[in-house]
Amino acid sequence: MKTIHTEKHRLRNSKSELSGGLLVSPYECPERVDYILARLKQQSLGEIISPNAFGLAPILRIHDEHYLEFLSTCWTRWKALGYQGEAIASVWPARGMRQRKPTDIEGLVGYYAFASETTISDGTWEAALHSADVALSAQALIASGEKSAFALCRPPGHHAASDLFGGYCFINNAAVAAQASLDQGAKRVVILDVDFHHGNGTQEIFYHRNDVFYVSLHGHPAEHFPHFLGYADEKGTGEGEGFNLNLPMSSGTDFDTWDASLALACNRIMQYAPDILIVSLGVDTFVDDPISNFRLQSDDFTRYGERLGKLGIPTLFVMEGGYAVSEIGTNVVNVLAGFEGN
Ligand code: Q9C
Ligand code: ZN
Repeated sequence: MKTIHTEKHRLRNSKSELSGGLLVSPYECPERVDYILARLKQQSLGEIISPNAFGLAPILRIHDEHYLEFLSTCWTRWKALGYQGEAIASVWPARGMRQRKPTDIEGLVGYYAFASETTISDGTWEAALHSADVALSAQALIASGEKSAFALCRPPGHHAASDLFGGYCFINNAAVAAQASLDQGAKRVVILDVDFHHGNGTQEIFYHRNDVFYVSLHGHPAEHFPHFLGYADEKGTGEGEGFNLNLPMSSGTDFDTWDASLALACNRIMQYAPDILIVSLGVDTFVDDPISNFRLQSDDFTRYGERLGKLGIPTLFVMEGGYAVSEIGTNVVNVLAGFEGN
């Protein structure tokens, strides 16, 4: 399996994440990619290729133009206020308030953020664009006949909605790749999200549609981020009814329970008979992940990779979360190698 990767991910190098009331060094850090690359090379999984530049057009198929304009100008505008820290949301259009878009940058950050742990800083927008190019380049490999490809995206994407950032995400890479597949002639796309967290952004983007079936296994929203979406009774609406499947699980879930949910998800995926399977690949389901609490062991990642490989569908893996940095490479490559039957 080929990997698409660029060192441009390092442009996302924020200094602060709001965590437990403190500004800490972000869990979503550049070193994550170093560990994944090292393991990919050690296992000789396949060629590692640079992405092509696709420009804004495929991103505009998913995201609001004013949101993208905000992302691209936010840091410059914030810096111009003379603030010492990174751009961070501190106020929201909450219950009972107006949803009108303000004009000042402090208001705009709150308008376009759904969570405040994620800051915007120098290079964030550029890195997010390169990350989308990584996903689109990997999608192009599948379109040209490859059976699988790995988009080593960073920053991740599945929390980003059409006009919201947060959860370390700015552009929804998996959604952009899904739309590109449809625009090139695919009729049915599945996005299978195995990250520990519910992909609220991906769900929102495709909730009204039946050409993308979103399936997610995740920590129950009553207990876990993103807290306000991801319940089992969210099944899609209008034409999209029946094309959203949430499988929330409680804290402490082990592999046997998790894999039973995956088996159910796979049955539903096969019934849908997609032209392409996009896996939002987060490995924060790992037992030692510092911000999550499922209990998958490193070998379990191989086992579920094998299960996905047996589906026999062209498959695009898109990197999402995973914060046990020293084991992230092993866990990611175990999924990919398991998929290939190594
Ligand atoms: N105490 C992704 O995995 N905050 N994003 C969690 C835990 C945000 C995760 C707080 C987690 C975002 C792509
Ligand atoms: Zn996650």
